[in-house]
Amino acid sequence: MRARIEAARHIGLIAHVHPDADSMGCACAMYAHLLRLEKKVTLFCASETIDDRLACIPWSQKCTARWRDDIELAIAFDCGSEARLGIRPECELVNVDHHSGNNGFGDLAIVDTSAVSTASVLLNWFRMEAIKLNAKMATALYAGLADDTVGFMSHRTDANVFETAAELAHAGAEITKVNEALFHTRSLASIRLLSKILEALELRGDARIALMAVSRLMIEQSGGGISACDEALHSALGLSTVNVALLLREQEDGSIKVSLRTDDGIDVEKIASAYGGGGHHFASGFIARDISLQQLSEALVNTIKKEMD
Ligand SMILES: [Mn+2]
Repeated sequence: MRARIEAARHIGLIAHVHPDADSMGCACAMYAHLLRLEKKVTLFCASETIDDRLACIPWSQKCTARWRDDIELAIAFDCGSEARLGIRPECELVNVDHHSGNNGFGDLAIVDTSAVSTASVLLNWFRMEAIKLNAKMATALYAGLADDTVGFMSHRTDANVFETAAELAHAGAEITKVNEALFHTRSLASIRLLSKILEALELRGDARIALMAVSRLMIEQSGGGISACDEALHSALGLSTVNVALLLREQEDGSIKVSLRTDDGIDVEKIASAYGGGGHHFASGFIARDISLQQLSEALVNTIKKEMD
């Protein structure tokens, strides 16, 4: 990747559609590094609206949904599949990721499926290349690490994760600012949507499955967004009997975004990939079309029940 970066005059950094802190954090950490190299850089994300929480990541305000034709090298971060790029770059492409379903697309793939976050993969690359982190890079990578480990509480949080966090803290990462933004800041709209989702939560399969269906109406009435859905999944999984949390969200174009979380037992990545999606063992998702919320909910509950037995 170093040689490709050196050779390119204009580099496009890609955060995936509906970016999370891992994808945006990596793109921004690389942005900060490339600025030091005095490269022309475009920080790209195909989504027009970006979660407010990501404003804690240095340089994230530079993100644009406009791709430039003279970009010679594209680097995608945290994109488990090419569809996540939200664009088909007609230039060299480097794929930096940690999703287990990543097929190694691109001209160069730096994919480590054992890593807890793409931030960990990118940090490793910076280490290998003896690239010194500045405080902005450390803050951006810390946001990715903290978010993908759900505030250091996911199953994959181990000694290595804390060592990585310590390294980023030593490099000047603004830990409190990021933690506040990612885990404690909510909008009123988000709290209102969360309460609607939890109100409508149903327990199925001997209370082992938490089913949450989020209609367009619920989203429009509350004004809330994706962060409320993530929080609802987390809350539902906290119920003592629940092993799988399932959330279906109706999108503006009529498709349904499905998110699956589990704390043990089944492999939700397997379920999502059967529907053309992907993710990780404990967290996955996919998009379905031409089916109602009701029909898809029932089909998925049945699939999950079978997986559990
Ligand atoms: Mn990630």
